[in-house]
Amino acid sequence: MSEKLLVLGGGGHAQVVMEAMVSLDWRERILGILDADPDHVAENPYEIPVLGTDAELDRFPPAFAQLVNGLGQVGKDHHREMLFRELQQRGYRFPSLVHPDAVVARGVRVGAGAQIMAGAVVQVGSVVGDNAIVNTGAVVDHDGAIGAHAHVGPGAVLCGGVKVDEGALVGAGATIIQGVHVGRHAVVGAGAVVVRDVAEGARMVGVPARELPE
Ligand code: JB3
Repeated sequence: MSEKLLVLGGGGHAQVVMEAMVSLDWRERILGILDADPDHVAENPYEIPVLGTDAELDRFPPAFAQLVNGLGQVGKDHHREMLFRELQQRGYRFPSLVHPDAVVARGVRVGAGAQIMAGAVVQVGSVVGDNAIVNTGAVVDHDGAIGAHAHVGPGAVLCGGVKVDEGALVGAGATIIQGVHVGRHAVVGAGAVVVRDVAEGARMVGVPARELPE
């Protein structure tokens, strides 16, 4: 891969993304950061410049640059998903990003723009969908299925055969036992222990996890 790269967003998640990119020896290919609020982006240790807002994309057409999604996902905010969909439709490609200190088993399918961060483990038979995040130190054990745009938070543990549907969030440090299905856009709270399926859009918190009323 030799194309130039632009990072979308300059906040906390983007910092982690840039660390992974530099660890992969991609620094020379990174043109800069685009952010909705460019004047308030913190400096980064890689001296990657802030180029402006997404309007700057007019200067960098899809044939010239690929994009890396630096927006995180917390709670029920799906801006990360919408931005990815919109820019993919405009023809931009998003490379998958696997930190060199992540452990990804042979044969695991990693989708376009999916991000697997430092210390994460994705075991054999698993799939990580487009634009999904397996964040720092998270574990997706054998035969896991992480849907497009889903986020497995730092230190979460998904036992064997767990399925997390599109856009769902598994909070930091949550544990999900074998074979559980987490529905689309559901949220599992940080530290929850999930022992049964989670309905689409539901919010589950606690130990053992219980559904919060709307
Ligand atoms: O918990 C962890 C390890 N990470 C969290 C991550 C998953 O989510 C992190 O602690 C944060 O809670 C959150 O990270 P994120 O999304 O980087 O949040 P924040 O630090 O608020 O930065 C978001 C940045 O995106 C801000 O600088 C916004 O101005 C920018 N932004 C928002 N909308 C945008 C857009 N940038 C571009 N280019 N385009 C947009 O549409």
